Amino acid sequence: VSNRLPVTVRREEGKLTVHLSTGGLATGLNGPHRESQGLWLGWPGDDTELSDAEREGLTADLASQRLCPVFLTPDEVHRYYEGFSNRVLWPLFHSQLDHIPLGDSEWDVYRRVNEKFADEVCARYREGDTLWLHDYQLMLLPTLVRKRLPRARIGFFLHIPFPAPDVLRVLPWREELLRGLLGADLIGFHTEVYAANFRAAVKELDPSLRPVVGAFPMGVDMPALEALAHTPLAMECLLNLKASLGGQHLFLGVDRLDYTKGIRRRLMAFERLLARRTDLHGRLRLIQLAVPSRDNIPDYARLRASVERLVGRVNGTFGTVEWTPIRYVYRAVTPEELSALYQGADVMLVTPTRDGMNLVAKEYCAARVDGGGTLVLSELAGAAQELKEALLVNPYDGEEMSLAFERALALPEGERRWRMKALRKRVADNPVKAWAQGFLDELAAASKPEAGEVTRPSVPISTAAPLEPARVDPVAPIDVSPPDEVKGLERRLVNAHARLLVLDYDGTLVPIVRSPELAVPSIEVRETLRALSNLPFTQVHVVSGRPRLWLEEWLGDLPIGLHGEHGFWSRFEPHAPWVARSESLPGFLAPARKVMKEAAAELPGSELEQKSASLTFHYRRAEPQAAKAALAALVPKLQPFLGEAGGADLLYGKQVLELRARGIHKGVVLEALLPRLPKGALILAAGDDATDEDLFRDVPAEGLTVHVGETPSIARYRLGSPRALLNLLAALLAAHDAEQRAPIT
Ligand code: ADQ
Repeated sequence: VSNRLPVTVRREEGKLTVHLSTGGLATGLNGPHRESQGLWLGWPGDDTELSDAEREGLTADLASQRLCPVFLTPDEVHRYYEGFSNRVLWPLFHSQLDHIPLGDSEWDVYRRVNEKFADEVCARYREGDTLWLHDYQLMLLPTLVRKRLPRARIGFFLHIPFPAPDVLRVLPWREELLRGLLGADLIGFHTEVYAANFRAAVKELDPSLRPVVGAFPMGVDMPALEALAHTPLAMECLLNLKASLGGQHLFLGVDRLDYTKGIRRRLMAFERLLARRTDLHGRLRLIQLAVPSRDNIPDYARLRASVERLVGRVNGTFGTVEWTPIRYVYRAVTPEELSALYQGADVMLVTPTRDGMNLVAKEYCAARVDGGGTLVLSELAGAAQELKEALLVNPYDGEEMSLAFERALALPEGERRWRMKALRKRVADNPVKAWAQGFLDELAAASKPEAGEVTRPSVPISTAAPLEPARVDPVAPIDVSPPDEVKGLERRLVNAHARLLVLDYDGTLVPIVRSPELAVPSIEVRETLRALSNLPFTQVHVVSGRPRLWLEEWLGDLPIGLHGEHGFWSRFEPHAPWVARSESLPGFLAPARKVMKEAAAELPGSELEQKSASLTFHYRRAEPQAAKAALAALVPKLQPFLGEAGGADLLYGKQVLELRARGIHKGVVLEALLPRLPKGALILAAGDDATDEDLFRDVPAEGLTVHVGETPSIARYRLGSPRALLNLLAALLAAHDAEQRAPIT
């Protein structure tokens, strides 16, 4: 899935034709697209001129190439693509802040179009598919899709730089963007530096998050570029080029006309060279190709005018009747023409002020089948991390750059050859095929289901055979209960004539995930709960710290009891009203809120969350030293609210400080349930974190307590993961099923 499909739709002699594009992303992904037999979703380009019939024909035409168009309205193109993507994210991620317009942001449309893409993706998704999402226009897509397809395998690759956290801080929506990406199982970048920048930004957002990221430097298709260089057409172009040069040295620049490509600074450095070395006049030419790009955006239109003025100035100052120093070409050229230019250029100038990778630099090396040519490369392009044998320059230093141009011309033949030989080896060793395969392999590894986790069940659990046995997790804690103990636990559950199952949610029924909003119950979890509550004399209750509205939304339709906010709210029967543990709101809430709110206002990055019976001070995004000082000042001020007199308990959590109504804990739920139980009913309580210890403490001695995970616990049994607990519950269901089917004797 990418913003743009890899095609150009043209009207030729009244008929619509579809051509595959040859740009970097398109070339890189065409191979995997062809080989995987998968679908490619994206915008096919401006369709406003098309009639309905033509649009339909186009869709059918694209479908035959497994391309699925996502049509955008002119307003969406204007505000999502040209607006937020290209006027805000593009300059920001290239650290060129003065190109970001003030005012209207178009953020809402960006989000809306990402949702539109999510609809298209989910509509076409089939179980087992791998989703590979691309680039800065679709940064919210991973989480949007994840919310609807919790088990899907999702990879994301960013083709442009990821800026340092300091630069990212400029963006008011950075948190949404980061969280948007975190839905992916793997996030790829061109270089380690971008990956590190991303990690740092996420750490700043929430130190407990551990995204899986990696550097996957994109390459080019060297064999194809070499073959192209040998085609008769390319060779003919090369001969024509040489003839037109008449022995002059050739400098070459090839770029999309974009302010990140450093074209103006390059031209000015060239101007300096001509001013310094008058002996080169008449013996040197620069060909600058510029592909038209984003010309509806004012900054790009201005850049075009400015480049043209600069070319005019240099040619006017140094040119003669016989000699024009700069040939400027404002259009795309054919692959053969491009190959000939690469082969004919003595010096290739790739001098962006910032570039995710830059494939032109690699294409140049790949095209040099003769082993000649010199590459001058900006150290601020991602490609500079690999192409160390180029002459590296800082594009912001005009004098240094013009000296490097001069040095490139004068490089001794031996040095020129070994440099190009080394560069060609680097390009050959990192083919674009390996880039795609490397990413997809890593993605498969990163999204491997949790230990023992099986893929979504295709039949309802209640009638299914027992689930696959848990696979061995190499990092599983060693102190889980041994198999025969688990078997014993299972037997007791199966044999009980009545049961009460009290289950925590996060970390117990579903794995802890990077972002709490992603922990939505799978079909399997929901169907397990439903089937359990349908067993005779079996009550199922979920007890969680989550707000009751969340529980209602995700589990409210099941025939089970629900308890939110650690037992402050309870809904004992399905569809019964929620009841609060106390009639009135705790008295400390209002005054304590005032104190904590003041603290939150003074500590940048902190926030206060209020639930019915608690106040939570979140400081994970605050600067750690400042947070420490703020807590030291806050805690004494909370003393009056603590203990019997104040009505609250103070709890230290992970980067949170919580003031909670005294006496509210998960154990109170059990106290309320016990009197309603049939005599001799077996109680099973399962949980994974400190708040569940309160629950375990209140389970009568003959009951079963199960801790999920590796932290210390007073529970009698210990299972390695939510998967193991689900397997236990599935075994209970299967045993009951078998019993029902047994012939009556
Ligand atoms: P781009 O910014 O488009 O890509 P780049 O990687 O250099 O930059 O790719 C440009 C492509 O366009 C090359 O394949 C080149 O051959 C072609 N091209 C350029 N000028 C041309 C012309 N006049 N005629 C014909 N073809 C021309 C973004 C990021 C990059 C990243 C790529 C891939 O900005 O940093 O390398 O994606 O991830």
